[in-house]
Amino acid sequence: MSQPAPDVREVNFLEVNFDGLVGPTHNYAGLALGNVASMTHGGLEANPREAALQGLGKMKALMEAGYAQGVLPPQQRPDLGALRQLGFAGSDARVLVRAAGEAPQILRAVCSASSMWTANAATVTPSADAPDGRVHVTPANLQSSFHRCLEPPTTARVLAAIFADERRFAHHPALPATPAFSDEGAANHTRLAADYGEPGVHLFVYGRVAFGWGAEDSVAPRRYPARQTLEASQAIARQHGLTASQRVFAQQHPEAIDAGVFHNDVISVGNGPVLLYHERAFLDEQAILNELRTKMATPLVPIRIPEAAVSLEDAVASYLFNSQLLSNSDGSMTLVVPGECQERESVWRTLQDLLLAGHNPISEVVVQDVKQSMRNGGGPACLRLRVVLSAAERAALSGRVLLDDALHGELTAWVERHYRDRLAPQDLADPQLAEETLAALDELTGILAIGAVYPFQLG
Ligand code: SUG
Repeated sequence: MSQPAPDVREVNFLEVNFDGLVGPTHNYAGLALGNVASMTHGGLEANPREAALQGLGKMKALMEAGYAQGVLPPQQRPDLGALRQLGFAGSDARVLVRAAGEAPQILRAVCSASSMWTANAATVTPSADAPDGRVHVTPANLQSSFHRCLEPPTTARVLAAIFADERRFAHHPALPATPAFSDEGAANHTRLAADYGEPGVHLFVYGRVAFGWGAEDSVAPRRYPARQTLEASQAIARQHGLTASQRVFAQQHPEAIDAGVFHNDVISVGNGPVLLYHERAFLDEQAILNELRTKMATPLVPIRIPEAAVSLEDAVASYLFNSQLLSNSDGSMTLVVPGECQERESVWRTLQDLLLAGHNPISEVVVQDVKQSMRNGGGPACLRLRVVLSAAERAALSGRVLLDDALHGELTAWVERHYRDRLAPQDLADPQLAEETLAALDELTGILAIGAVYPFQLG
């Protein structure tokens, strides 16, 4: 680096939510063990067009409400390179037909549009907390599942293309893709601070300890896998230069994982100094709250939802905690919840109680319909990667990725031009679908002005 890092005291820090555009191959393949919605809906016919429009609808609603909204492109699917790596050879059409006949589950996996859940794309540390005054980014290795472990290389290229200015953005390699460093990104990371530009404390939530002292005594879920390890969370904190006083590592409650809480963002959400969480989110709730209180420069505002108000089962079914908690300029906060929250009486009542309670800043609940994504276990919070950026950092972004009316209009027209309105598992072998997808993605990188990021564009 030839030039000095920018002054970290720059004003006007905002949280930009980068939502993942749903890809043209969105389908229900039942791929995610421990994710109740995915396991329940596998085999259903999907509507990729509706899914993408629902996502764009959420982005537009938040943009119009005054929040900074970004967009990230989907990935190249079907991942023909992965099929070739697994021994399927011949023309693209032949590779698809052979995979459909010999290994339909593999074909489904390489067609998954799972990159839409950008909360799993990476972990991001804002410049205000990093020792070198840059924004730090680590793509998640997503090694827990085959369909998601295909994402990191393209994710890294996309993030490097958008956050390209080396004076302001630092990119780290994904952690080694092995169970000991299993990492699912920002879905297991929450930054708590007085405000976006103020110093933050980073809450890393893990499901299991892989090795080292204590591993043999640690409690782990029995039914479903724990997707984040303590070792992975520690490595990311190290990569980003976070000191002991800036980080807290908390174990997820194994009973929550076994009830379908495959990421921490299914059972808690934080914003500013507020931590909204279910009583059974963490294994040692009091110790975590105490540590946060000790380390935070501002009073923590914990909002605890007891089991008696919302059962773990209702929390998982409604995705109450997979909501976006957003700061408003008057100091209040808005909670963006999925439509499913209206369908569970206990959940809806709890939301009304939250609004009436005087001890928290939540002043508004906004309902967003993201049902197509929800059927695969992805709510409003899964669909976005939070990146706190100063005005200068926002100005330094490359490409055309901050949503405005014109970009929203172009993306909507692009979806309407290219996406199918029904996709069943048996359609995934259709070579036409692969061709349609490549044509659509080639056009998309032009709209977003991010250059060549896909394998087919790189040759
Ligand atoms: O990794 N579902 C995703 C959902 C990810 C939600 N993200 C957050 N909680 N942040 C997953 O389990 C299902 C795909 C399928 O079954 O077709 C899937 O991958």
